[in-house]
Amino acid sequence: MLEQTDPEIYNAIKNEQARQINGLEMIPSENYVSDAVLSAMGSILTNKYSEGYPGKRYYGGNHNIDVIETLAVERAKKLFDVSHANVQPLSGSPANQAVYFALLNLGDKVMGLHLFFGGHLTHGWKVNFSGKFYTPVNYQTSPNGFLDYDALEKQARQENPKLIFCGATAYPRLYDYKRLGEIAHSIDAYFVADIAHEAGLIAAKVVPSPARHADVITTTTHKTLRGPRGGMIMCDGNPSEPLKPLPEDANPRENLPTLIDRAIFPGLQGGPHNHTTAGIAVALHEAMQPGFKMYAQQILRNAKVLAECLMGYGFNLVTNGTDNHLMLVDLQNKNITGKEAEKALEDVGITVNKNTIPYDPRKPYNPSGIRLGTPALTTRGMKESEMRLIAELISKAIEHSNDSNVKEKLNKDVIDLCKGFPIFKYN
Ligand code: DSN
Repeated sequence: MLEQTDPEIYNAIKNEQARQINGLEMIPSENYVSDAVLSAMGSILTNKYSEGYPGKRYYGGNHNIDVIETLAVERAKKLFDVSHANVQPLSGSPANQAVYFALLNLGDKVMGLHLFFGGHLTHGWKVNFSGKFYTPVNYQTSPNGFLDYDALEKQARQENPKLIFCGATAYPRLYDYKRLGEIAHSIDAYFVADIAHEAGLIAAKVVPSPARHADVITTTTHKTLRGPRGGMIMCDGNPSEPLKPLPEDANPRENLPTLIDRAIFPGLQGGPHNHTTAGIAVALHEAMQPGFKMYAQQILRNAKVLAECLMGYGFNLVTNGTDNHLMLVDLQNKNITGKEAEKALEDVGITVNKNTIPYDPRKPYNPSGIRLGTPALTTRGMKESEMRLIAELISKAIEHSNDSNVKEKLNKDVIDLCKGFPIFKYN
């Protein structure tokens, strides 16, 4: 149908499909959704307006949408062990935006990991809304790449922020959520855990969860969780209607669910994307199955082997390894920049992204590192032996980045490897 009505878009989709089939997708925030998720995403649910929440909509005809959103909410609550979930944020940044809107006043101080040390734009970066409308304070990692909780605590006590974010786009280690919660609460700040990267690993219980430690948990749904592009906000408590008036000595956290729901709608968004909500519900159901735990365990095993093999080829990894699904490679000893390495790898069909490393002497557009990870490769069914081969391919592609003959041969090797691990049933 699309082929006839809009061949330009059809062809671009087909070309992207071929790229995804024939390449090794190693950007750690990307993944391949199941056919079931895709089918929910591509459904007629996109036709419906549903402003409000299940049972409290501003449009008629929402009884089916209510079923879908309620299922998504209940599954999120169960999987992440929380008593409240909002599944309407359009993605991770809107989810974080809603947290600011719900909990802070304009100009309030917010503390988050510095962007160049792996933090996220929305955790208080100067050109982002979070840095423009609020007062950002950034913490850094130690020179060894690990979070320094003592330094973070000292900085938090000095700065007295109203909210502390944890979570990152390029941190290869686990978080001490208990300590972070204690630090935040000791200065009466909110502790918000942005688990966008690790959500699937947390759902599968292969890495620790921030539940009970964080006041609010935000996430995207399309990374390790392997759902459609979307977001969620979770916390404890039940929404009250109307919002409870707060006496002087009341705990403001009692109102968290209502404050968050109101921040999303009517605060920031209109109608939820119901096709996405259905896709999220399907992905959450998948994440509850025993196979998903095996998937998450394999992500970690693959990352460990890939990290060890890369170090065997002389690559320096920030923190000397990984505890999660990603690694950050410091290329300074390899005589190549992150941008050049990204291009060299793309030329052979391996997709990664350039990334700053802690205390990077270079600028973010052409930094000293690359970031890569194993979630998408693991979805394809690749295991430890493929990781060993991929480390070799990466090493050769970077070593021979200026040799087109070698790169052509490496690209053939990548395509051959991919052929053994098909991703789409409808090829
Ligand atoms: N863009 C995401 C990532 O790649 O990690 C963060 O928002």
